[in-house]
Amino acid sequence: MKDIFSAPFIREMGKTASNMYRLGWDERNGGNISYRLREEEVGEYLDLGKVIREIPIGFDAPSLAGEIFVVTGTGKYFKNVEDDPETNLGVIRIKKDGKTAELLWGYKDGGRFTSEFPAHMMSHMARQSVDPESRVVMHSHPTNLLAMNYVHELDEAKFTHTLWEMCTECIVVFPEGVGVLPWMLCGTNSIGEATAAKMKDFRVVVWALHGVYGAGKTLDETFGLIETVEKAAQIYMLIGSRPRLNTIKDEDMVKLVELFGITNYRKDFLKL
Ligand code: 2HA
Ligand code: ZN
Repeated sequence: MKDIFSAPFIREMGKTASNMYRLGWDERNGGNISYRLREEEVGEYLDLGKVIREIPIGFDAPSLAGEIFVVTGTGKYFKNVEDDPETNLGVIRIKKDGKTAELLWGYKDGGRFTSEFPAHMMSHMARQSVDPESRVVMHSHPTNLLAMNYVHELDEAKFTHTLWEMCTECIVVFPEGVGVLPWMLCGTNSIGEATAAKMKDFRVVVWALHGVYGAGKTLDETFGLIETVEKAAQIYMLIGSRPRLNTIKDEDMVKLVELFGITNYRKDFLKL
């Protein structure tokens, strides 16, 4: 059996959490990541027949039965994941009943997965229903995006349009736009269900006055998606209330998507 501390999926979780921490997106225990793994890759590092303990998940996830995830732990700090993955991460498998998680590795101090587990698992189910390659769900509190929530209308079309205007490549990176949920109580099944409903149409969902959810095929891609949205929000906040003399026009955005051969962009979010 290979050493799990050298597993790419463990190392990459640590590096991603460190990057997010250093960017100031994940203060204290803010943020959480879940990454769906392939049984073959986990089997190189762990005995898949050995379950450390079982943890009830508190909702039904039948379509995830048998799926294995590495998930950040509740109350754990992103800044510590890279140095001590065995305490701050857990590798879990959803049992056949779809209601229980089997701990295969990690949460060494007796911990459990993030309090946002419902939103993560429900988002995985939603994303997989539209993209079977989807493997990552990431939650974070990016500073400028959060600031923007206080001063910009939370209408999805308007919010997306402003972000698209802030960097030329935004419409290429998230052509479907961003979903926006109103402020809701976090950690609940209801916010999980609302997030998952948005995840059928968007890979980025803003939790108003809280943070953001992103989904993607890889950790890199998902991180890059949130990074791009946060960059756009940063430009918006830097401009502030100064008069805007120049902007990217809607017809220019159309030229961009055409250049990149993108057809699934939200035309209804543009004013053509
Ligand atoms: O886990 O970010 O939304 C800490 C959070 C909860
Ligand atoms: Zn949060």
